[in-house]
Amino acid sequence: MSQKPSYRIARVAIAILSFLFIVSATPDAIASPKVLRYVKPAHDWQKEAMPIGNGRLGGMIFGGVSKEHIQFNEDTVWRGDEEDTGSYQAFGDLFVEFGAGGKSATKETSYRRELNIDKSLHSINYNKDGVHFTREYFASHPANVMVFRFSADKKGAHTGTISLKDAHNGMVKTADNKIMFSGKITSQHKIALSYEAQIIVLNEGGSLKVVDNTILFKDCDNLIILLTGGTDYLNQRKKGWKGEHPHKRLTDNLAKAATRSFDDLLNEHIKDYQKLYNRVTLNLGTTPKDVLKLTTPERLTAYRGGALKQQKKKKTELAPLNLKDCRTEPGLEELLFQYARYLIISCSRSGCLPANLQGLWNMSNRPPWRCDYHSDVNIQMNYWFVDQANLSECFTPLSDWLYSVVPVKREATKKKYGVRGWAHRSENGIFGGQSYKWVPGDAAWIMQNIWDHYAFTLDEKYLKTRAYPLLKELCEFWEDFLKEDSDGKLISPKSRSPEHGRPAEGNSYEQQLVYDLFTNYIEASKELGVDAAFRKKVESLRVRLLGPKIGKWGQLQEWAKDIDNPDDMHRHMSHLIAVHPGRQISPTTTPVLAEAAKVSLNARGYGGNAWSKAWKISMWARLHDGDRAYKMLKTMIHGNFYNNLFAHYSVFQIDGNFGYAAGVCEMLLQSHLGKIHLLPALPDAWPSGKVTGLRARGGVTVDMEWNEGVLTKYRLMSETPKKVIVRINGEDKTVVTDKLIKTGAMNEMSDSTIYRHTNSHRVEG
Ligand code: FUC
Repeated sequence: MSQKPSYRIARVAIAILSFLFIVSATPDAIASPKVLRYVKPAHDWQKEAMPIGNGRLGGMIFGGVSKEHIQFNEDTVWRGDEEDTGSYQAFGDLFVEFGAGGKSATKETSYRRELNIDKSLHSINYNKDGVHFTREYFASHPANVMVFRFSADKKGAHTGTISLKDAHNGMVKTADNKIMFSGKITSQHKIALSYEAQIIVLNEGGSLKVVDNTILFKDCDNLIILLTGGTDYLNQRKKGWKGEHPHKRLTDNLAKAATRSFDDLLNEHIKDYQKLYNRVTLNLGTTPKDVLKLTTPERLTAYRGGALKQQKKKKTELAPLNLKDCRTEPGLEELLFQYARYLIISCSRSGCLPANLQGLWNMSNRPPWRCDYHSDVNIQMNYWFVDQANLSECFTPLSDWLYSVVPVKREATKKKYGVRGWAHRSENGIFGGQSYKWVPGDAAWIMQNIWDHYAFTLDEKYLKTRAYPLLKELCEFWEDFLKEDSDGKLISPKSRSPEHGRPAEGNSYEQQLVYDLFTNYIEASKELGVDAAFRKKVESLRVRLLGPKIGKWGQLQEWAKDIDNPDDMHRHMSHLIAVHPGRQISPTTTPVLAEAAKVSLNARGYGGNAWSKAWKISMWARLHDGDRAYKMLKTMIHGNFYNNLFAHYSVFQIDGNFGYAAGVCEMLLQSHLGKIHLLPALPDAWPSGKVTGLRARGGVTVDMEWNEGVLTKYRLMSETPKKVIVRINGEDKTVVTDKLIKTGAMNEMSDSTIYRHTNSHRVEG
């Protein structure tokens, strides 16, 4: 029987993988290069095009041979105001059409499209009409431009046209070697942002000429296009959210970049990117060389060929993993982890707006869910892994944004509830406007991220100026807002468990988040040595909070009343926040509640959106069940990544990418309970491996290696050496950290401390 070629390739790949995985996997193996590969241009924006970004400017590249299309964004291009969330907008499109007045009759050969995430460099290569063509694309953070180079191994090989399109149909102007567009995006309530985009075309050889608002290039050896754009958005309410018109800034910016060579811009970009990216290496086992040659879609197919069958809606505890289900390609699992790091570096740098539902990339003026800042899991998930994965600099957009919109939220909260402080609704924009349901717990949830950033970095200035004032004010909100139930317990008044059930009083979502907020506030005020009286007040409120309850089928209750339905597999798991990202429930501190959390998590099954599956990885990891966490990870790879590795359910949503990375971090390292737990949820599928540069709370950097499921080497580093408690192979030890800059050997484990990792259901002592 004949098989389709792609099917045959996948079968061969699976065979190679299965064989090589059994004989390989040594901890000394070098992590595989991180490259996404394709042999065809992209046709579908969300499934195939390649993202690049510098935190603020982003491009999606299609890579067509006769017509290149680069759709681009800038993070402040928003419609909205203080009353209306509005939505993130598309910005524009750049088209480069090749061939003088028509397509060439010959077809290209050896087409390769690659995104090298070790370098943050996209490239395309192909042969056509006896010429080898190369294209390179990157988005430079230091130079604040996107750079595209088209080159060939034969002189004069480039002839065609370049054009620019405004996504809001503004006027496009062309002069000499520049094209630009500008306009205004108006909202219903006064705010009208001015925007502008510009490109400059630099040619080597041949000529450029303006024809009908396009630039005609003729017989050029190489072409470089620099693109920049922006708006007059300013994250300051007092200034009406607007600064200067972007024209001068962009013009100067582009002129400066145009004086520099391509290599100079590229080297500066790679250096800037790798300063962040190179901090973490991850090796989960050896990836066979042959697999690295496969295209990304082939790798996904191969991986999925050996993956688990999709779980049916089955409510019972699942059988232990079959070993053959674990025989897979660790390189793809590593790649997805590093890809999340690539994406956050590309869409969330300091001075920018935070990563929205699609990070930075959006092709529509009416995007799904407004491409906004959803606060009932999504924006929080975007930032869970950032500090863990040693990218603390990428966190500041979140705290800056929150700080800027709180004054608007404060007024809206006063109007809605008549209390101090601030709360908000679940859909949020960049001017403080909001929509959808009021869910006061959402704000406490974001504050969890805000506190954690301090816990990881110990940045006192950040704590004093950003985190602490926000934490304190939110505690005041809850001091006013909580009410007493008939047993004298403090409960949240009628509110929601996100996207689920009817509004109720004392639902676990808010009870747990308020507990978490109060805990974080108490620690913050102690750190700064301030507000002792208010701290006491908060402590007294915390002990009176209605706590987690175990219901009639052994579950952790989602509502104050025991009404949970064991067949309900809703994607949200708001009543398990105390397990992750909170720290109220854990197998070591509250084993009985942790067992109930397992019952509830089991009931939620293996399904859900990309973000829901990603969250379950972290939850199972926090419950110290590495194999279950891994099974979720595999299920997610099985069904929730497009060929360009964007996470999706029915549409692309970047929280899945970022939540996946958070899950991997939680499996390898946890530090939320005052000690550093190495390999808390190592699955059998990763028997040997090595990670360097992960971060633990307390400003500690961790390198470690493991073999046959046992930690064999580790090194802990911090700015100044200090004592920390580390849980290693089932035992707590007090260890003095090395100074961060110190290089050198990791500590070897002695035989007496080695214990074999047997299965996922081990109980911590
Ligand atoms: C939350 C989720 C939805 C979706 C949306 C953007 O409301 O419940 O599934 O992810 O955010």
